[in-house]
Amino acid sequence: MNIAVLLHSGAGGSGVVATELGLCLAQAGHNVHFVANSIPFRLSEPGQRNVYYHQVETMAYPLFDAPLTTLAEASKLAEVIEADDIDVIHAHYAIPHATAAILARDMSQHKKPAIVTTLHGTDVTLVGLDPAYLRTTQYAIAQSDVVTAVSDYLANYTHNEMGVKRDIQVIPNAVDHERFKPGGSASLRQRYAHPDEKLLIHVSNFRPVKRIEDVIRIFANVTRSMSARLLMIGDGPERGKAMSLANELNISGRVSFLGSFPRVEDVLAIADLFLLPSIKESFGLAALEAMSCGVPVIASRTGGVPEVVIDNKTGYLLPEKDTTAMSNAAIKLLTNPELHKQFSQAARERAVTVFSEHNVTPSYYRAYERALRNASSRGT
Ligand code: GMT
Repeated sequence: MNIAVLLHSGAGGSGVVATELGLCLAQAGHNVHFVANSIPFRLSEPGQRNVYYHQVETMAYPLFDAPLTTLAEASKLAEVIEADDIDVIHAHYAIPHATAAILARDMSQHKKPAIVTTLHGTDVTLVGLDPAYLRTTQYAIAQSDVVTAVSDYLANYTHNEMGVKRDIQVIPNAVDHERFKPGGSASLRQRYAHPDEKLLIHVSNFRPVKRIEDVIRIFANVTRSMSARLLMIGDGPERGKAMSLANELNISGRVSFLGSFPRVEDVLAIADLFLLPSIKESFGLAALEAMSCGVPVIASRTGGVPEVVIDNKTGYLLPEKDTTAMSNAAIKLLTNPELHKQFSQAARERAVTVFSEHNVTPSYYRAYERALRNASSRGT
């Protein structure tokens, strides 16, 4: 199959899912064409077998407030459809990508590909519900041949809050459990923590929904009970505030802000505990990647997180913003080696058995086939 993938190329979860899925499909023999504004974050080795990258060219013009990237994306995609005989367009994140896909399909002088749109979270829960984008998001969802969502929570939310009537298939996010695995490098761990110290970790794009100041607060409480270090992986608008808070709480020497980089599996595998106190989270891919490395998770009981992290088994789920409860749960787990081992094993087992790429990718392939059938019956 020839597949075009539209995605946000930055470090966000939807772009990561789009890239990892595309690479997996390419390995299975499909031709995968990434169409994006810049090289996707996790596409660290462009030029892999069956993988193609098409850069969207934008043009700044004084009359435009900002470059018209959705139109530029649609133009590039129409070219790719015709040149590479695209069968299916997979748009990750409803807007603007599904909108660009619809426009490109309509413009194509060649055959009309099927469109699969995957809803990831904030495209519905934050951006899509905003009156500025609501009608466009609803239209993009209605005009797609198949719509998927990454959790039951998100599918229900889209039906109930956005008034969407059509069927939405739930396909959970996946992890490459052979890359994200326990047993990190001892020398890497020594770089960040002494042998007697616990190592906590957080990975995100540091947006307000992630509440990274809560990560700092939880860690500060943990350091009152034990010697520990915190790795903060990622970057984004909340970084400055979190760094200031770490200073204020006198723990900045114990917190390393390492920035954003694609090979997070190396650092996840050396950690003892993953913190995810988000206010909203439709799935929590970073938590799944930690679990696959055998790292238990302390998270907010919000959105789709309970579909990933099993409370009291692969981690603890606590009320949003309750940093005291989250700190106590972290301390309980980190001070009980037997309990920690049980949680670590259960986390890894759940990641491998429920969310491995081998199990999840065929569901997408079947969704593509269904989209092709739907597209041919609607005569596009
Ligand atoms: O986590 C983010 O804020 C990035 C965002 C994205 O769309 O790039 O992530 C969303 O999609 C991820 C992949 O499906 C999910 O794992 C995240 O839970 C979801 N984020 C939110 O719902 C806040």
